Amino acid sequence: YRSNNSVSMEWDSYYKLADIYAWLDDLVATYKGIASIIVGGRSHEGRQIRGIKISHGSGRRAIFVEGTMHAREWITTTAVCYILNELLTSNDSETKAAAHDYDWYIFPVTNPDGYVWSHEQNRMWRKNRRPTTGGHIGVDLNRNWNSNWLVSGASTNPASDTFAGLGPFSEPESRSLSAYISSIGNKIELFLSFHSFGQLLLVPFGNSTAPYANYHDAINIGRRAMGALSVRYGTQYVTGNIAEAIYSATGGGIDWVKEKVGVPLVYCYELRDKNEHGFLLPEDQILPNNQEVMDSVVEMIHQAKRF
Ligand code: ING
Ligand code: ZN
Repeated sequence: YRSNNSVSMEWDSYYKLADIYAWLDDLVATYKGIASIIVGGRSHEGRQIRGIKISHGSGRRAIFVEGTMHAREWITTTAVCYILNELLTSNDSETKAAAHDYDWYIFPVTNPDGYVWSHEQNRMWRKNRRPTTGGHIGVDLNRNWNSNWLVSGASTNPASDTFAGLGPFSEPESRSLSAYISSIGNKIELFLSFHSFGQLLLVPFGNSTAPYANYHDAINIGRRAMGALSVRYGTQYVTGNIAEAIYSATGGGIDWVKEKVGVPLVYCYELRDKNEHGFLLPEDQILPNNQEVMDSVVEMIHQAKRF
């Protein structure tokens, strides 16, 4: 993406929030009539959860994409930006079809305060930045959603990185984003959440391995998408249920989207790598990571139509 007088996003470095938001504004100016700014709410410190809706017409089903609910997971920010960029600029026929056939709701940074903090003060910050009890700061936004809140893999200790908050949706980021998701509701056919790291593709739920109605279809679609992901660079992902494939954890965004909104296909990517660099994924892996993820998203949509 390059044009005169505009912010350019390269895929060889991590960007600060202000640059990402300026880039979003710029895309909307360039792709008028197709892309529009959407605001999924506000953070504790008053920042927008700013995203872009891509729509080539009315009456379409929706795909929802969100990243950076955890501040330090910088690879997720750029991966979501890359998906957005490809949908607007690619000449690949399958990518273009994906862009045309769905309304896309894309939020690269759902925890903007935390993301800024991770750039300016503490690279390993995970939570949001709202002061809570005992002089501690921050709630784990991926434990704060109203789905089996505080049932397992979440903490009541405000000093913990997995502190679930004082109640479900106690935090402005999860509360406002969930309201925004509800407003789109049953138009959403596919929901993609991006975290790092571990090279996993997770499906709900975080405290149960019991298969729900379309569980096996979701796993099959996911496995085929991860097959497509592996083609370009050989990167291997494991597909599975949250509790089984990673650990038991409730109050997560994707569980709420599956349980309360009833979205048929809901996935959480755990992007590169497998703990060699962890959250500090080197910048020369940004482009290959993003390319292989985009390959998998296109294949996932293709597969989803067959089930
Ligand atoms: N992993 C996720 C976490 O919040 C997860 C895993 C996904 C849990 C979906 C619950 C629901 O712990 C990372 N790396 O943050
Ligand atoms: Zn995470």
